[in-house]
Amino acid sequence: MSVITTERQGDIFVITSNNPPVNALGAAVRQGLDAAMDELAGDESLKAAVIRCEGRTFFAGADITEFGKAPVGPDLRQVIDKIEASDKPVVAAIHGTALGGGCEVALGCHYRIAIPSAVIGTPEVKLGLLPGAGGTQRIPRLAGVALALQMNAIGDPIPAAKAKEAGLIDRLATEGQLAEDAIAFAREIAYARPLPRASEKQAKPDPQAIEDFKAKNARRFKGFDAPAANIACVEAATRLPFEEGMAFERQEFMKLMMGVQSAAQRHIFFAERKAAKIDDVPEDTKLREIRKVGVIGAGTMGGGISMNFLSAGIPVTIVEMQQDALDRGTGVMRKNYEGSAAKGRIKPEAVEKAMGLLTPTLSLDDLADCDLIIEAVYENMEVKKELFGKLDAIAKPGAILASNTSYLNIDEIASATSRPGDVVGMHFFSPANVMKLLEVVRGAKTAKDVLATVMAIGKRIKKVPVVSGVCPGFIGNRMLSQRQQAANAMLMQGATPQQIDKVHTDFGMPMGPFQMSDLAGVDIGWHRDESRIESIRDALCAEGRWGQKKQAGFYDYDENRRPSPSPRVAEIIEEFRAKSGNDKRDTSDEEIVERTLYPMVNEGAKILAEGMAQRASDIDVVWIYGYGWPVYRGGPMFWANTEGLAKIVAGLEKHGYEVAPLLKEKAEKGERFA
Ligand code: TC6
Repeated sequence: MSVITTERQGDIFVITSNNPPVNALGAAVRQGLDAAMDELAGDESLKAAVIRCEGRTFFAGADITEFGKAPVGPDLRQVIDKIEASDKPVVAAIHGTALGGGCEVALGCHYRIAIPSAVIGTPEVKLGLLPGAGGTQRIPRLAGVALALQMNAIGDPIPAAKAKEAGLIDRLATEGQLAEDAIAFAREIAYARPLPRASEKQAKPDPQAIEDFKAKNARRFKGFDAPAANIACVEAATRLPFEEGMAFERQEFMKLMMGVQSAAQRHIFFAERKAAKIDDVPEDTKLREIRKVGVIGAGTMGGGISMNFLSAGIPVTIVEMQQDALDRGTGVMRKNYEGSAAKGRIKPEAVEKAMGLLTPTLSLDDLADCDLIIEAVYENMEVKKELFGKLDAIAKPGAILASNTSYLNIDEIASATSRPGDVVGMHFFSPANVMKLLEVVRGAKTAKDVLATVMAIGKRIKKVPVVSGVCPGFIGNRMLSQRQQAANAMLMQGATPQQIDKVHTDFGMPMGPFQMSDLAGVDIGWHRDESRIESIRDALCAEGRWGQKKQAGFYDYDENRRPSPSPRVAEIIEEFRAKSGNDKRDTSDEEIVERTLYPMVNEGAKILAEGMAQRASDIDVVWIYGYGWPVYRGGPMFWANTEGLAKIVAGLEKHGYEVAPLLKEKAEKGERFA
């Protein structure tokens, strides 16, 4: 069956797309729409048309899988031009998500009707692009510069009601009755003339709005090419006639499309979706039901983990050993919710709604009715094994027992129970209520339905779950430790923490290795023996320089946690360097990249070869969502491709690293990480 079908309802021509899953505007859809517009024009008995979609959504955009391939006509701009040029009115009937090209098709129609639950937007900027089928030119003409900037350069869709207020939508339909309402609307305006065409309107210049918008979002846009291009196009719409504006938009679109950033961002779009799939776990695996969750530990991690479930409406029982720790933990959660409400991120009533789902307790026995129990206690194997032994006795049959460990062996933890198939790792990243990554650690005996259930619940609490095998540090921290070791070693040749961190922030990371260490706590994993000073880190810890929490770590901090270089740390580093007999020399920024980032790629190749990650793109997803690797560089493995694997191998060899066989082999064969 054709993806575009047409039907006559009296003198109204109803054009319907049925291209699951999201009615992307692939070649067949464009050809079908084009032919339908010809039919509308050629048939005297037809007076108006409705364009609508079957399935879960109106067109959700251009078909991203076609990007980078040889174009097949007609292109989307031609189709939209034809719709707008029609001398019979065309109504877009919108449900679901009218995004990107879908939004642009709607704006090319003369009228738009939407159900209240629909959203409309141009998220192309999130793919490193701009709405290249007139979105940057029609939105400012219909809704003004300020909203056009917001929609195009930030990319968040807006609800139908807001779109109606702004002039992007003409009418709201009744839920469940969109097709009927749209046909009635078409009948109503069938003879109305002149036809409203967005391209014939004027966009009012608003240089102040543009300046304000740029200033407000400078930090958010740092490093990205696409926001500036979107802004330039909106500005052009206020100054150029429509056709010239479209030519400018085209030129800017092509520049972005050919660039590395958009390729990286599109890679991540698909990588994130692929990460949800586990090669040997069928998609129709029956899931275990999760109605109630238990969390052990009300510290920073346990509290943050609990909030994810509470926010998703899932009741949580949280366990601590002492009443004061329990009170402190739940108090912090409440404060976090109240803070979000004060900032308008959640509705005020959401605070009580979430907290009302929380049951604090001092007794592990209260976890007996939980379907999923997540342990977030002290990182110590003996402690965890003892706890899992107890849980084995308490938890009901079929309950999933998860550990939030960031590096310990899940198989060993599972061995403390009589049900290793029910044991899995759920490694959240701090702050656990904010960071999107969830490393799901698959033990040797973890049951497939346990894995599938944890992946699904991860998505339900709005995380991006990625499967890792059992190895120290799993995917993320295993690579991180390579970076940290290299950074530490460079201090010994005279590089400063500031210099190393700056290379990382210039690269686009939110912070460098030493800033991260100060934030997380320099004392994490420290042996706590002040007389045993074997490393710079030991020396810092012995002096109480535990990081931001002590206002001193690799940096000094003022009361507002603003860092400055520490003369004392410089002394400590210098002492160690002198003792080591290393010469002091200049370290170039390039060397810092080669010695901190290349070893991460090397470790990534080992992780891949050992089967600890399912695919290179999963590693990229881990680094984007767990550590803030800049999405416009596509993650470490994608970045390695763009840097050139041969160059990376040469760099590693130059600095004395043993190159992972997989990396070497790919470099020699001229291959890339898929
Ligand atoms: C554009 O329009 C440019 C125009 C300029 C022209 C000159 N194409 O996310 P889900 C697939 S740029 C192809 O899991 P949800 C997706 O990969 C585009 N495929 O579902 C997945 O496949 P899988 C502007 C697409 O309900 C399946 O559909 N538009 C596309 O959580 C389901 O997706 C956007 O950027 C696509 N455009 O969310 C919108 N979109 O099952 C991008 C999705 O094989 N899309 N797929 O893994 C989205 O934001 C979301 O998919 C959603 C649905 C909100 C539409």
